[in-house]
Amino acid sequence: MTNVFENKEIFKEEYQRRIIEHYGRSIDQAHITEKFMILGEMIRDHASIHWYESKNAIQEGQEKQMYYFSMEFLMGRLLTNNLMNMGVYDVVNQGLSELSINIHELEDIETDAGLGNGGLGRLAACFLDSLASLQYPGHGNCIRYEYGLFKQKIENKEQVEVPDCWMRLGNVWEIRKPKHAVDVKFGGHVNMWMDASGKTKVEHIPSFVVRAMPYDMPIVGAGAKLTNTLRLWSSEVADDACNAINLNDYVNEVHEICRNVYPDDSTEHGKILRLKQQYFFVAAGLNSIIASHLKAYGTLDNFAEKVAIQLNDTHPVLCIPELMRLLMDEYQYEWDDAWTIVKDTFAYTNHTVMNEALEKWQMQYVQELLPRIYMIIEEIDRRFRYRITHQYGREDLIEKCAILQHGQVHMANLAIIGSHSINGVAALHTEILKDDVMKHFYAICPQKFNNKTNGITHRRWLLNANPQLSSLLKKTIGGKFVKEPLNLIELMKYVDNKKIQTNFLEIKLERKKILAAYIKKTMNIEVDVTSIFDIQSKRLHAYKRQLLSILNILDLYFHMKEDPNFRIYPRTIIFAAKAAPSYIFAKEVIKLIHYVADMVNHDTEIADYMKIIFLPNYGVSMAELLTTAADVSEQISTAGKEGSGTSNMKFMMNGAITCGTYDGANVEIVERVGFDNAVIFGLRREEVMHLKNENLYHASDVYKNDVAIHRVIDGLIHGIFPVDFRIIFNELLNKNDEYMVMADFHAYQEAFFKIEEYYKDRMRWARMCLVNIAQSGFFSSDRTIEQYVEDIWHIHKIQM
Ligand code: 26Y
Repeated sequence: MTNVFENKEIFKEEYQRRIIEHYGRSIDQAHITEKFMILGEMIRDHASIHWYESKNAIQEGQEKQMYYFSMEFLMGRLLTNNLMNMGVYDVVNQGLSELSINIHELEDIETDAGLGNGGLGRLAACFLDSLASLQYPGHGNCIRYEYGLFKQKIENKEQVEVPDCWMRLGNVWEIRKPKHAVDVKFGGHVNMWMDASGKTKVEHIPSFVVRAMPYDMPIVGAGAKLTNTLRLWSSEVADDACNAINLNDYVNEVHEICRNVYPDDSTEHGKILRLKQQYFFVAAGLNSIIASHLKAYGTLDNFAEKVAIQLNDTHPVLCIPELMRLLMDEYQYEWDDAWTIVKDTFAYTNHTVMNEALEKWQMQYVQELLPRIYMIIEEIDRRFRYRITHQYGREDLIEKCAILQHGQVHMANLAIIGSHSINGVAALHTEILKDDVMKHFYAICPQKFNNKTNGITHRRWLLNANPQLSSLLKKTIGGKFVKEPLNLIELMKYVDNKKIQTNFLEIKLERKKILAAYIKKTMNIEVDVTSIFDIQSKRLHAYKRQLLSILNILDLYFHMKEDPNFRIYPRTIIFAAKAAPSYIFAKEVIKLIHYVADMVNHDTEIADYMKIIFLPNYGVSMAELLTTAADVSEQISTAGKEGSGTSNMKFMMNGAITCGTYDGANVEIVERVGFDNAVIFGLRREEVMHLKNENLYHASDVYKNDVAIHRVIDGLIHGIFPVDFRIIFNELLNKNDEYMVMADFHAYQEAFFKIEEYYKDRMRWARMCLVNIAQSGFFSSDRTIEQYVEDIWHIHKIQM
């Protein structure tokens, strides 16, 4: 087949031809969206050739494959990524420019595929990039949400959610695969009987059947040798939908399953819908893996030898009973044999210790929606209770570890019991799982626990997002780091080199100007690019403590107002964060940030020293702008609460200084850069625990006795703003400041001043940043993937 990207002439000819064939227009007449779509199609078709070759190579080598089951994949834009990974970016860029098309305009009209909430979903996307780039056969399995995570708008200083129609132009990367569609069954009842040979037979008579339709997206690895698949499932009406009494209701119910990323689970309806989503993509995904496995091997006996499935948090954990069901009910396996296959297949990643994220389902919901699955969960639970008593002699742990308790199904317990591996996402987080959250399981099966510190793909987050820095690095240390990111360590030789320091500062300034232009364009606010760009971008959550930052700003503002001799070094403090639609406290914090920004930015005495920006609608593409332009990376969660964090790694890799607590992967960042090249402050996890366990922390005493704290907290309710922030006030005082904001207040302010002191010494600052870049290779997801491969998946590189 011809390579349409071989040179710019062939590319131009093909591109023009396709535009005419498809739209009946010349290049000059074509709309920009048409230009984008045709380019996308050309890339996708080209990827199909690699796809075909990859599938053949896997089949011929009878290679084991890994499937990453995740409710979220935050892919962002794919045009640049695909062009870069295929190695044809320059050819296309030149070709387009000769046709008077600016490639950046095409890049900019692509909408982010925002199929996720935050860190967990972006991690899944980084993993896919690393898997394909390292030539490992590893695929994604997810839902094809009609709308991505909501778009955030700010109206009257408050968050408003609007639908994210990410597929308005269609999704150019996907291919619909009707031949692989499967039916997924819900509700109804289960019939059981003995056949002539005395074997138990089971039949599930559903009340509701949905057709799961797969859409495949090619995941192109760097160098385009291996192309893997992200399979997205869409719900459609089934051919023989049973009991569809009211056709309209049925159609609505079917479409609802794939409508939104994270349906509201504050209502019963929302909860059941989420459970439906989970079973839907799990059942469809497993079904199609089994079908292709049977096609290749004709038996499921070797399933676990050829298939590894990673469960991204508890969301896909229904995989465990579903595979049991398939093996037993459809392929006549005995329980014990099926259980061995299941345990050898699945591995589970935990991402968070926050109690509300450890999923529990009402037994009744599971029983009604998934009657056969519920029976299997009951049996897994019954057998586990027996084992823990008779095999481990730990009857005392039943209460802590059982799956079914107090009317609920504990999904994390099911995940641990049904998997051979359980991992946390940073060293500290894994320790917390072992000695706290999952300590009872750790006592009986320590061998299952392991750590896999998160990573980010340096291809997107350094090479593609920051071409300026990448080219400086290539000039300085050569291009080896592109394939082997650990090679960034070579930069350590240059951290004292004045020329490199200066070059770095110039590049940072250039990136700051790009961000400043974006802020000007989207918000019509001018920012001073010589000020310190201090950025906190992540989901809005109480434990991430955006509040700590805004209270500090408020205090500094008061201080500057009362003392004209007190001035801070100019700072631009940037927030970007979405709050879950039903998370009232988080939305209040967004509102507070806006009121403070309004006051500070319009105060002519102060505005030269401080500017507060809240950038609406944070997502992957915005993160690319922010992480490359930051001087300071805010990672200020209450110690012990952040699983890992991954934006900390993106900022570091682009030469920003971490201002953070000793939490999540921050610990491993300082382990590498040293305490001189990061600003670490605040209570450690043991101190937080000590204060809490011994009941030694009394927020109201702090409030009473600390003048500065008293003043800012009072500011929330007394007349500074036209609205009051009683909800935040109450959270701090009536709920004893659960996340220790006041406890870390002064330490945080000290960190703030340390940063400005370091920053003023420009060469010292540049050195610090260079050390961060040099040490960031460890945080490439290539390293993370190699560790998963080695310890958990045992898959092999595909030679092509
Ligand atoms: C359904 C509901 C229970 C739920 C939905 C989404 C629960 C959790 C989530 C998402 C969690 C998440 O994004 N966790 C983050 O994962 C990152 C990748 O491992 C970590 O870096 C980060 O610390 C963690 O908060």
